[in-house]
Amino acid sequence: MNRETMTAMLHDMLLARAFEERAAEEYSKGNIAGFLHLYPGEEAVAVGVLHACGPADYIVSTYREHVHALVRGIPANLIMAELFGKRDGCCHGMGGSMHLFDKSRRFMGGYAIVGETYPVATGIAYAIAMRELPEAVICFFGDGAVNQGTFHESLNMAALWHLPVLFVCENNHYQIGTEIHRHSAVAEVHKRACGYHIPARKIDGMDVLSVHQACSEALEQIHADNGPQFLEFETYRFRGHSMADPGSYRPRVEVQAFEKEDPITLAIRETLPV
Ligand SMILES: Cc1ncc(C[n+]2csc(CCOP(=O)(O)OP(=O)(O)O)c2C)c(N)n1
Ligand SMILES: [Mg+2]
Repeated sequence: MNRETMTAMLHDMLLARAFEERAAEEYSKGNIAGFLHLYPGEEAVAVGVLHACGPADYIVSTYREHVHALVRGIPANLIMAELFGKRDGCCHGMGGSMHLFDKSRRFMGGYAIVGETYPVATGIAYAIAMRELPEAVICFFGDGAVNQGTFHESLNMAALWHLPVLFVCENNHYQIGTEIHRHSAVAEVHKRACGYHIPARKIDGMDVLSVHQACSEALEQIHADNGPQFLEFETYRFRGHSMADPGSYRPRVEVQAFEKEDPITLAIRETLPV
């Protein structure tokens, strides 16, 4: 990894944290309506994955997508204006927090329906395969989304037709207030992909360098026409599920333990000379 990429990734992680904390502040002041799902704690995943992608790759994200949009290059002021519902937002105020979109950057949307990203990403990957283009699709989803029927239908199709899609699970251990071992019969998410013969790995999602490397290797495989890949990133959200959720179902000691593993602190340690 060259120094320039490391510095750029650290910059984006700091920008992401500052953006989300400011969004929280504006929500509390009543300037942002509806739901607001924030990303502090999970920055290494979006930043590591998106820095490994090229401009020709497509991104499909969830409702927790401000940081994906930001790292993909949508200017912070256009995203914030969108959260405010303003006409000068990136979707002219018609999308709001959960529906950011920018076709010019191949950012194909945030989606509010859990499990919606798989068929959208698989469809785009099918179009790429039909045209034999050297492109890929990144499909983000949470640990709670792997129990949706669309997960199985999409992974089956992607594997069967060798589609160029990278499935990226942001495993933050919780589906709103329900911990993974209470909502999933198989809590080791990456093992589910083996049911469709999709190569899958579990990676430390708090370490941006590991995320970047795993994603680069997976994309190399996809671009070599080897079909879909699956990465599970273990991460943690420092805030509640949304601004409406105080997150009181999580023991304080658990949150504090993960806060000590802050991905930004780790990235600073890895980037700055000792
Ligand atoms: C089909 C569907 N069912 C239920 C919901 C309500 N819902 C919104 S977010 C969420 C939890 C998803 O958790 P996870 O996939 O782990 O993502 P995270 O919020 O942790 O990033 C649920 C159940 C929804 N949006 N769509
Ligand atoms: Mg989750």
